[in-house]
Amino acid sequence: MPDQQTLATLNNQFGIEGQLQFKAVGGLIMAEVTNEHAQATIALQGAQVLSWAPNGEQPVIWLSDEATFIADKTIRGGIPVCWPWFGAHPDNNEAPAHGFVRGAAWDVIETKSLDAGQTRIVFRLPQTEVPSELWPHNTELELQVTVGATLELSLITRNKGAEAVTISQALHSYFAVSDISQVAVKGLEYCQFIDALDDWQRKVEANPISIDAEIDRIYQNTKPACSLEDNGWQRRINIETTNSQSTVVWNPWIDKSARLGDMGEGGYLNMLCIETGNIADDRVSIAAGAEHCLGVCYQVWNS
Ligand code: TA6
Repeated sequence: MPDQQTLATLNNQFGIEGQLQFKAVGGLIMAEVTNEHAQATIALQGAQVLSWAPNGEQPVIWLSDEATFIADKTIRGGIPVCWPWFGAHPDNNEAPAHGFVRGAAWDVIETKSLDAGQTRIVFRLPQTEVPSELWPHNTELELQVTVGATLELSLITRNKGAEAVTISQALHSYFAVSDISQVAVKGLEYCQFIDALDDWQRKVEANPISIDAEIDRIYQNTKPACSLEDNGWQRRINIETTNSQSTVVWNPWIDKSARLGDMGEGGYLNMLCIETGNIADDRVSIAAGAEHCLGVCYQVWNS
């Protein structure tokens, strides 16, 4: 249980009357946003958005019914931040999948009520949460989240060191869907993809993507926009990206869900991951003193 002192300090320093407050949920601290446009919840662990719903809309971000809120344990659902490597570590199979920041305790460094009624929260990864044996580099990592009728995330890596660093990363977004058989992903046609379920073979996408089995693909050379069409909820989620040319599409389906153990009963039927990142050919090298900003903006259109 987070201590009351921490919660009181957070609410005094960063709370916004009637718009943003910090609460304890299980063993974690959450930032709860309610503004004229939308509602959202963000865990300080991993700076992980757990929910976002524009007012009057079905939830856009999916969270497992069996998600746990325990310190150092990853949360199933929301928008986990994968950094500074995506997937398995390139040469250390003891290292955690998807990097070490999604289980880390991030600091809140700024909150703001914006003129048009959105709420901005800025998180920074404390250096004390960086395992130097896994990441011996002097970098600074920040996530800016803007909650409104759209949801905007900017993941900023600053290289404070004297040498270039290379990262792979992703905003591993779990989207809520009416029914997986009713959705399609558009905008990745003609892109090459790496099929993680078929020996990492490279293939080319010929059509909008519909899902009727486990899927785990890393699309490359992707354009700065794609969309999730949901016929069941009669809506389209537009995904606009910045400084990203790789998109992952993932659904664990039945067997993998059982192996994961925290997807919830039939959870795979109501979620689809569309992850914006810099992965494989699209890894980024950041020069000494430079920074990289991976951005994404989600908007709902009703059809
Ligand atoms: O992004 C897709 C993926 O890399 C899948 O291979 C699957 O493992 C998924 O991430 C979830 O990973 P996690 O470590 O959260 O269980």
